[in-house]
Amino acid sequence: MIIKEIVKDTEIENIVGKIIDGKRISVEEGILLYKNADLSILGYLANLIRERKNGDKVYFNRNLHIEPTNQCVYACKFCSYYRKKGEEGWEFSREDMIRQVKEMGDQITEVHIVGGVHPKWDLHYYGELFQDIKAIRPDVHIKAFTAVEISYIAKRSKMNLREGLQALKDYGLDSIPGGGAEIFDEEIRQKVCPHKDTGEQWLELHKTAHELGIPTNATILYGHIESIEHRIDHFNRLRELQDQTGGFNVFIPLKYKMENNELSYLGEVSVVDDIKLYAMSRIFLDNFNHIKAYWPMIGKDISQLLLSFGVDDFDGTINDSTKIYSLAGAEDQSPSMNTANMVKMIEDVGRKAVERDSVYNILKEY
Ligand code: V47
Ligand code: SF4
Repeated sequence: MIIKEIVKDTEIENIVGKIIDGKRISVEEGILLYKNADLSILGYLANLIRERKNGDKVYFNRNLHIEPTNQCVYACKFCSYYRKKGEEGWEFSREDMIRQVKEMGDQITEVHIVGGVHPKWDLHYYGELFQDIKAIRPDVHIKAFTAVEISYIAKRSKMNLREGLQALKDYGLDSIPGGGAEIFDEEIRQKVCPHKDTGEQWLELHKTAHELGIPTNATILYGHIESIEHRIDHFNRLRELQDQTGGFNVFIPLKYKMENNELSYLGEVSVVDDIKLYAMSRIFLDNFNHIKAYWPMIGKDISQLLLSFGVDDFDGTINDSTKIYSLAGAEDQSPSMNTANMVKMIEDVGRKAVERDSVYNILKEY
């Protein structure tokens, strides 16, 4: 009855009713809802699903980001980060990276490693890095490399995907972050990252990882030249794979940031678009347990707001160790939080802060 008064459109009313009843919506229904429902309706639905799945908990972890290099064999048009040979950049030695881990002591439970696709470093180079990290911190979780980095280093080491993933697991890889998914639609993908692996290759790598018992994350890069149809198609391909494997931990929308890259002329989408995208991802991805707001990219204030639009995860404390978003124009040029800051940010909006490990086991409730 109340829905009828608010929605005033039978088709949308039926979709809203289905979601409230806990039923799955189709691609067509997702597109209709996205295009026609008010922000307040999307917020109500996303919040309802978040509450059913996670109560008032907001998860975070204590992590360090290591970005081994910004040299990259690719040149994605949205990327502000990569430097080609001869241009200014960095290349950490293994010793540099080990020092970064040592400096953190037991302040972290996870090391997240993502960087450019270095032309020369192969799987064994990184494998030995994992071994060195585990030698000093056997309990630390290593979450490393986007799909495109893994497929490149496996090829360089003359292994197929399955062999490469198994070898990385044997060296100490515990999970894989969600980057490199960008947008699966091939036409759009060709325009924004023409040389990168295809969307289907990204999905195949994640599927193989799940089969080998390696959990992974998933992302979308939104807010460039893609349409609502492309966004829902992206969600749908992830939902289908999650139905098959159940191997995804979390979905992370990544907002295209415009500074210092080839797509700057596009500008950035509005906060309302951000909120709708997060809410729709929570509504459509009914088989994902968690939706993450990656605060160094979207900002702390909007991350807090997104807790009312489906989000239940704030990534981690980061420790000022990522440049991907500061170079692309994120507000926070030195992203770092200690545990107390993180807990306050969550409690200030009336939610319950929960420290988790990398696969969502609860470590401490505040
Ligand atoms: O794949 C690059 C994106 C990703 C820009 O799994 C950009 O927990 C916006 O995947 N504007 C890498 N986005 C980062 C990533 C990630 C980050 C945090 C947590 C996790 C996780 C994964 O960054 C790339 C690309 O999609 N990206 N440039 C840009 N200008
Ligand atoms: Fe390289 Fe990743 Fe940037 Fe693409 S997004 S150019 S693969 S660092």
